[in-house]
Amino acid sequence: MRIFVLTGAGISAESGLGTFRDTGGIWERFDPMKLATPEAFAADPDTVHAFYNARRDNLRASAPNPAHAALARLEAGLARGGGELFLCTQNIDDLHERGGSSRVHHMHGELFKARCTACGAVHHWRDDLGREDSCPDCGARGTLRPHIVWFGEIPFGLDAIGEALARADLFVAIGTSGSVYPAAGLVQEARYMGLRTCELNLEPSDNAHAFDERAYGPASDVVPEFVERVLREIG
Ligand code: BV8
Repeated sequence: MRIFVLTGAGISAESGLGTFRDTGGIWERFDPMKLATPEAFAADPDTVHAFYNARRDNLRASAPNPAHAALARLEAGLARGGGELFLCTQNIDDLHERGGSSRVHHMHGELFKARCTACGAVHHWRDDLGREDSCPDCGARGTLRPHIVWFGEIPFGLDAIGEALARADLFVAIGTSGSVYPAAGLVQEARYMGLRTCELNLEPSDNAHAFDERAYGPASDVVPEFVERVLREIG
């Protein structure tokens, strides 16, 4: 069995990382158009760096929750049966990896990576990032940016995502409001391709109507329940 899972900020909410559109979510306190765009970074890099430095602090202090661990079990269980889990996340945190998942596709980039705008090199970067830092590869100073996909930038690996969707049997969206494209359009693509679709979320998303199956509740409850059911089905 081949399953395509798309996760969003909701799967990391119980790990203490903010979501974007819930009450008190990140974008309620910060305007994404002022922080998560290349134009914002060009206009005021120090403010954008400070925003992501604060989120790196938060991420370093966080831990994966049972939903992340359950997806790691699903990956191993499907592989044992000759199947596949393609785990695509909109999240820039590393909680899937820390929860035990070995193959994670970060379509919106990664908070613990920095990219040099002079030479293009991508580096692991867990600490504060700023204009005073230099690229470890080319030595240029002040050219490092978060390796994150901002609004108006093209998400990473869209071809690999389309290929994985085309070979999957089931599409599962977890912890996402279905409000950011092209990620939010994947469920419709899955339906056109004839996949069964399932939503696991705290409450119905903007796309809820597009799903064949739905289960609502905190991810740390509904995701392990879903995974145990699938692993029983595949034996
Ligand atoms: C692009 C990184 C051109 C930054 C992010 C149509 C087609 C294509 C593009 C567009 C389009 N229409 C509009 C656009 C432009 C734009 C867009 O979608 N705008 C929106 C606002 C309308 N899209 C773009 O700019 C994208 N790029 O279009 O390039 C292109 C594209 C393709 C081909 C050619 C050209 C780039 C978008 C990426 C932006 N970067 N993140 C950062 O993190 O700082 S997006 C940001 O929102 C996050 O990455 C996040 O992942 C994403 C989506 O949010 P969610 O993850 O869904 O989080 P949210 O808070 O919204 O929802 C949380 C859910 O969890 C809720 O439903 C809640 O109920 C639930 N929940 C809460 N607690 C729990 C829970 N569930 C379970 N358990 C819980 N405990």
